[in-house]
Amino acid sequence: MLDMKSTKSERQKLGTIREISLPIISDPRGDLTFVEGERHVPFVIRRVYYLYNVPVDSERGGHAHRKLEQVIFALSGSFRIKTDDGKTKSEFWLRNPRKGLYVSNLIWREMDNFSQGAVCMVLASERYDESDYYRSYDDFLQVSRDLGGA
Ligand code: T46
Repeated sequence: MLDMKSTKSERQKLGTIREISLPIISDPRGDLTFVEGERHVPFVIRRVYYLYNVPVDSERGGHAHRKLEQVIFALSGSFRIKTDDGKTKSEFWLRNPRKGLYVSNLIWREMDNFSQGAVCMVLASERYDESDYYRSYDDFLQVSRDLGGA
């Protein structure tokens, strides 16, 4: 579970990844899942974007963020996310629309193995800002080391 009591500055220092589960309400008409900012995700949701029509051999990501926090979902289909906090590499498979991956700032991420028709939805703590990206792994690693993460 996410620690909803952690402050933004505490989360920003850590470089953390956590799996989160959203509520589900099922009845004979189908399933309903909802997400509320600052309740199910530990930030105000300032942006939502989604990836779709992704070729199955596509590789996305390949960057980290200075400040941005996100929660990533597979609304349909599946894909893999490989993460790296500068010290530890992990991998996660997203395939359940009510199970998301919280990815804090200072986490390098790469996404691949998209299934046919996969839809990835991302909830983000900030509006789009290209200057928030580390698109060079070496730069990311250097910052991670400087902050004591590697
Ligand atoms: C992440 C993974 C999961 C925008 O103009 N606005 C936006 O909100 C976003 C996300 C992107 N863009 C532009 C920037 C690039 O010119 O769309 C283009 C493709 O973006 P990018 O190559 O960063 O896309 P992905 O799929 O590699 O990465 C995205 C997010 O950027 C990233 O934060 O974690 O999805």
